[in-house]
Amino acid sequence: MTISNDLFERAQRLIPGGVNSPVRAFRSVGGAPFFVKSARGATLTTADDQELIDFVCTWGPAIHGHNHPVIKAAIAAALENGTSFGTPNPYEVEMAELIVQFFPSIQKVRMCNSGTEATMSAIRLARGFTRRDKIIKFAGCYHGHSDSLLIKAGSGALTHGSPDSAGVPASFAQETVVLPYNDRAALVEAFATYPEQISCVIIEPYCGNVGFIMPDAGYLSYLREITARHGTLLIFDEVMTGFRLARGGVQELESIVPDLTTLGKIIGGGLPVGAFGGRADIMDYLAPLGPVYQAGTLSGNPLAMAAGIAALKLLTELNPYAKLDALGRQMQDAVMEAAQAKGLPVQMPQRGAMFSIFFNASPVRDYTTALQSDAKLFARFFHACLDRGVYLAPSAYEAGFLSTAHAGAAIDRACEIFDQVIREL
Ligand code: KE4
Repeated sequence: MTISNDLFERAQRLIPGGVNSPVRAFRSVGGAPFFVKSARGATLTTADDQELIDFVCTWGPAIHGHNHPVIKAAIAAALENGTSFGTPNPYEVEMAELIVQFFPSIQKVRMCNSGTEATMSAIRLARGFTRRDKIIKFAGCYHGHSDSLLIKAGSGALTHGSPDSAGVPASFAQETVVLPYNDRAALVEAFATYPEQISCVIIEPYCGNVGFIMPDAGYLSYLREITARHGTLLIFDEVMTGFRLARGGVQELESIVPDLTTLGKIIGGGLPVGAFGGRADIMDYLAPLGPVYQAGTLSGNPLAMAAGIAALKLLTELNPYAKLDALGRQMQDAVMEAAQAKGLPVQMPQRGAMFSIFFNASPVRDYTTALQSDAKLFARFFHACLDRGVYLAPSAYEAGFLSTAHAGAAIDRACEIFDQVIREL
């Protein structure tokens, strides 16, 4: 019995599924999850002292690698002054000033404690500001687990959504329209079907929760144009892509100005933080100024702010984006060369420090084509890599993440292992 197995047995007695977030349970790849006792740089150390090269990076936050000394020191310094005040504190002001520097579309910002809180609050704000109830989201995009967003496409292309989880009332699902990603005609039809009823469109501008999928050329600018034309707010959910693909996220890469942006992950430097922001005229609808209520006991927590400020300042100092993209391309070359040699159909979309490996003969451009990938083969690939010391996201439909700490030995070793594993699949 390994220590991880023993911990998992104990955990399952008291924690549903033995985990505090479902994807960690390895249900889609099989087997039992390992437990981690420490992390540093690109490496996780399991409870059984196995060292793993980590391509999950705690689902995005660890862009500087785990336990970066500068972030650690910032938390330690803040800790000297206490852990939480429940009052405004200087860190919150510095964080807000940094965010608006990184994201010019954000004129005002509100801190919260997770990506879920950020998107849930942004939706409520959009509904309050527009006085409209319906929202549009896209199949395959995940925005956290608030009721209005745990909705899958309805039976008909344009009928209201249906709950994607037990416990979400059908009446809530009625207000969410789920469209195919990358499909302009579906957008036109939705706005024609629900004139002046759509409060907002929320999108992962580059998808990271159905694997990594980038939009067709021009799709995002089309989305910006049609939402503006219909008085519908455009919300870019950059919880995953913000600060990761560029300092200013996808909206910087694509030169799009959304009305609201949601942020998370990197912004907390590994501690629990979310944020949402955008046009001041919209943000001023929030309490205590306006009629849209939103709150949080630990929002703007000094320790989390100190960690996030250190992480964002490091991004400015290092400007690591070209380097991260080179690491991603090095990995893509290794995987695609081995797949070609093996005659294995593999798609590996990659941009900067995000990628996915789909076992699929055709390019993956939306939820439907993603589901045509060979998830069983991915599970075999996942475990073969894990056995050799490389940890990928435990699902065929998640994005992979790189950090600056992967440069050098870690990426070289990982590429050797990807090559070996693919040739032996
Ligand atoms: P959190 O509530 O998990 O902090 O954020 C929700 C969220 C919102 N928006 C986007 C684009 C996200 O990717 C997420 C969360 N991402 C998942 C990764 N697939 C978190 C991992 C998990 O659920 O354990």
